[in-house]
Amino acid sequence: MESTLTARDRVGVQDFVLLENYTSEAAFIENLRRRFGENLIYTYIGSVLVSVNPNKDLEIYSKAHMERYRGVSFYEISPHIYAVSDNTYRAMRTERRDQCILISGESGAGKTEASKKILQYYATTCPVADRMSTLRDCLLQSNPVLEAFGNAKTLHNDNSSRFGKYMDVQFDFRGAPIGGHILNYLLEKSRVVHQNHGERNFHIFYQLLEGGEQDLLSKLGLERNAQKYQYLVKVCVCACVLMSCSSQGCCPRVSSINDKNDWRTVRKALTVIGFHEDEVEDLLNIIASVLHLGNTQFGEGKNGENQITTEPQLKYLSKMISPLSFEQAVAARDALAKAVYGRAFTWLVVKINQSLAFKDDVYNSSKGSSSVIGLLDIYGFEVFQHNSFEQFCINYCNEKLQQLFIELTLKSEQEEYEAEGITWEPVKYFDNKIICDLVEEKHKGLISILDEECLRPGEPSDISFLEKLEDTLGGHAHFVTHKLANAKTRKAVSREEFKLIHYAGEVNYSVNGFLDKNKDLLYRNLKEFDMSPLCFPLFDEALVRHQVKYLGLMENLRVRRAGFAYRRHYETFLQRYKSLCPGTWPNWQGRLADGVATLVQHLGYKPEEYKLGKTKIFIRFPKTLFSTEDSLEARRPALVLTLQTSW
Ligand code: AD9
Ligand code: MG
Repeated sequence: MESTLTARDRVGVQDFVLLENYTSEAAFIENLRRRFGENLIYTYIGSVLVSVNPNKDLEIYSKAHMERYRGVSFYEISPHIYAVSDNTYRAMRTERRDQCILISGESGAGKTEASKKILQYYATTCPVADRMSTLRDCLLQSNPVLEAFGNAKTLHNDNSSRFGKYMDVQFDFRGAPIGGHILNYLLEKSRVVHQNHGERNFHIFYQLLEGGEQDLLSKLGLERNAQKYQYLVKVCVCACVLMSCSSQGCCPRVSSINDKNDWRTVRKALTVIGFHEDEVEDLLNIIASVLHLGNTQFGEGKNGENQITTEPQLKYLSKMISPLSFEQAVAARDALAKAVYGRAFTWLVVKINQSLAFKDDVYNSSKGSSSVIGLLDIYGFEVFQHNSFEQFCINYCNEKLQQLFIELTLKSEQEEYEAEGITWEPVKYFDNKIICDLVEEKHKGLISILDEECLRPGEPSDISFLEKLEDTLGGHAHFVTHKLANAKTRKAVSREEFKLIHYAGEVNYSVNGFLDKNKDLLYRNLKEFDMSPLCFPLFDEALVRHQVKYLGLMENLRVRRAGFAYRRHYETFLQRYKSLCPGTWPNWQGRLADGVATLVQHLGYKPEEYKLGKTKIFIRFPKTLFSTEDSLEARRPALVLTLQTSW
């Protein structure tokens, strides 16, 4: 007995719902810390999995681990991303309903790694449909390709996603993957022409230069030296100069990244996905042309107009010779580079989708039902010293995701108890809808004001946009500018910035470039987008506490703790378990609610274990339902067990 207690003290509880002092934030964080100290990075809050980034490889992702989680109930085994994957998969199969896994967390918290682990789990454990074995490889190999073109080193994460990704995996009636589809959101194209100090351009540029065969580089007119390319290492007029650094991002080589090896992986992946050699060549030509574009210099022509002075680039850029000022010529060049890269990325996704597409003619037997598991992995909330339009879009995206999280875990849960007439002490939580409205409300929101300013005749500018914001949003609790701030806080916001108080923290955004970037149509798809953790050199408590707070985990725990793990419509519950009670078997003739009451009385449910609502039974503890399922299994050996977390 004593040794059990000691072990539990050491490793904490695996579900926060079991925490004795469950309202204490300190106890919550202490539990995370204990588990983290034992390399137990996963903990549940009911059906929500909290993951703490170990920033080192743990031996918990082997095939043997995957096998351990196959078909096992959520609460019977230690928390793991595989348990979530398996539970979702089984829910999809037994309920025949599409499922979705949402991954949330700030930049560098481990979202992309988690999404890859989920995909690997399905690729390894699911049955393979006839003639579909290549699909599994395509699903897995799409990751290194998309990461090469869509990820980059930032100050927060050496492999930061600079686009949002929603991936669907389609399964047939036997649970075998038969297709997939990727939706990409808002690639951060500005990175192609500019990176902050300490950051890099997209990985593919460095991979090509480091790993590309000499013949290939010669054909593309490239030299194996990132320092030669302005878009990778341009002299910049910011802090880099003061630090006698001659580069733009200043870090072509990163210790955690092996560009040469990654190049080989990407090259192989492109072939597996089904890119023909000429298509790969086209793609690399585009990458090379972007680098050449960046090296294009301008000089004054005889009429004062700017002309391209760098000969070798002319063949790529003949169309750009027009009477522009120096600034206009540079802006046009950069705009072209961003557009070219953006289109290449879109084409890449289209090609990957073609290889993942469910091919009806190849695979006939799945005519009939198929279901989908969706995986959402977006760029995480981020704050830098200088934040611009890109951070605004990324952080707004995270604000929307938090809305969805609140809706699924806090709002609808409590609303359902109320609708069902279950006695309930409401749990208060911060609803970030107020911030989403501030950004997206029609006519009055930040985006509408930006759009209007972009279309306004006259001379709209970033500063006139800021003034419009002040006129319309002044007084809003989550919006501050230099003019609106009081004497104490004024210094914290410069005259060219506005501050948004996000759910995850305060961010100052410089309005410079907002109008131009907003005119870029590719950014607009964000508006249709409806819908852990950073480097712990030791366990950074302040950082963890901040995330626990803004993610609303304590509120989540309160709802879970006071709430009910399972619920089911009376009809479904009766149908499933009526054989366990002579009074309800074979058919209950009376009111459904009375039938369920008869059934649970016979099963020996204690009053504190369940509640009867208007249309559903609510069961507080997982173990209650497990034992009922066990009884059922004992009677019907062939039955597939399905225990999901909510119905
Ligand atoms: V961003 O919003 O795209 O900037 P993510 O996606 O949240 O961010 P990512 O998954 O890329 O973060 O993780 C960052 C780094 O943390 C990875 O490159 C790994 O080095 C490290 N990491 C994350 N999760 C794990 C893990 N489960 N085990 C080991 C991990 N290392
Ligand atoms: Mg990521």
